Amino acid sequence: MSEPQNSTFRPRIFSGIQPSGGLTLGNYLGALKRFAALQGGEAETIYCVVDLHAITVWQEPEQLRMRIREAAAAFMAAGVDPAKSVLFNQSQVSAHAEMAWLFNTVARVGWMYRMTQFKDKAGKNSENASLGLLAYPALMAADILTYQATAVPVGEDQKQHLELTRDIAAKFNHDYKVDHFPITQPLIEGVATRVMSLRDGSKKMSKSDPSDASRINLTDDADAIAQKIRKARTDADPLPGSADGLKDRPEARNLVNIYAALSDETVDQVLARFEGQGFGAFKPALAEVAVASMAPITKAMSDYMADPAEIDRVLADGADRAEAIARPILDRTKDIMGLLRTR
Ligand code: AQP
Repeated sequence: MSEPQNSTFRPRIFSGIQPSGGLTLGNYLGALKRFAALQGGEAETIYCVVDLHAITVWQEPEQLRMRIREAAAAFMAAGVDPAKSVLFNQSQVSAHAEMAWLFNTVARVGWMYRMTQFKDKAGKNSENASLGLLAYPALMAADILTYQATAVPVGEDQKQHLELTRDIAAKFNHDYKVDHFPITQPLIEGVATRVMSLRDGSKKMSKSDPSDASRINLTDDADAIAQKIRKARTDADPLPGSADGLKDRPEARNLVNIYAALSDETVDQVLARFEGQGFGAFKPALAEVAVASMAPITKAMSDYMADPAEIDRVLADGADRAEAIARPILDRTKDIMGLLRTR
């Protein structure tokens, strides 16, 4: 059997974000900002609030409902336009869960145990983790392949899951001797593919980190942003003149990367301006750039959140459009596997 020719698939971009907490600057720079930039190109763009992923760890039901709407508001505030992209929440399109079950029979248990996100999130007591947390990457593969998506913009942390999606597609195509699924390309691009915690340069910035000081939330106001940047962990050395000089300085590198990503400059351009200066000068400049970039997004989010009925309408319309693409691909998958469909 030959490798599937991705050129035979229609160019389609899919990506999602979990409503497992308030979204962060990491989600914005690693995902949302790029989702918006990819609209209007050759590829159709499909974006999803992946609520079925969020419930792989405990979520308070009332809070989850609010966070799903808030994540949808964040997508739109960051520039995802429901007229240009399909925007919806995963649980409203049942094809995702159905395809995930089919993939549970394709993926191997050993593949799942190797996932670093499972190891991190399950911790020492992995026997007590939900079965959903272990199967998470099969659901992610289903999200992507239910649309035969050819490319997925993600942050660096999702690279391993993307590789597993490719493995599932390849095994399915091989086992059933078809070219049904594309081998999806990860789009991990830019200087902010891995924004780190403000408190610990070895950990990524994460919405579920117990320390609020570790992240900038998309709902933080100007004072909170400035204060978190002021208190961010750094070292005592002045900034170097080029990116090479940041190699062994994870906290310093993180702040410079954030500045570069927010101001759409390269790291070297930023360093050319700040060479020789300490964090006493750099942090207020970063705070200014961060507040200027984030304030319009925070404001737009709160405007969208003032009208939850409109968010629900956008998500319902997106779910209808997503369903129209997903259902025939799911049906064809069932046919290939020999499942009988009589209606
Ligand atoms: N720190 C980050 N830097 C760059 N990109 C990031 N992403 C997340 N954190 C960073 C990207 O955001 C998208 C959505 O991620 P997710 O919500 O599905 O889950 P995650 O990757 O596990 O993100 P979090 O914030 O750490 O969530 P929790 O705490 O719930 O696990 C992905 O493209 C991701 O790469």
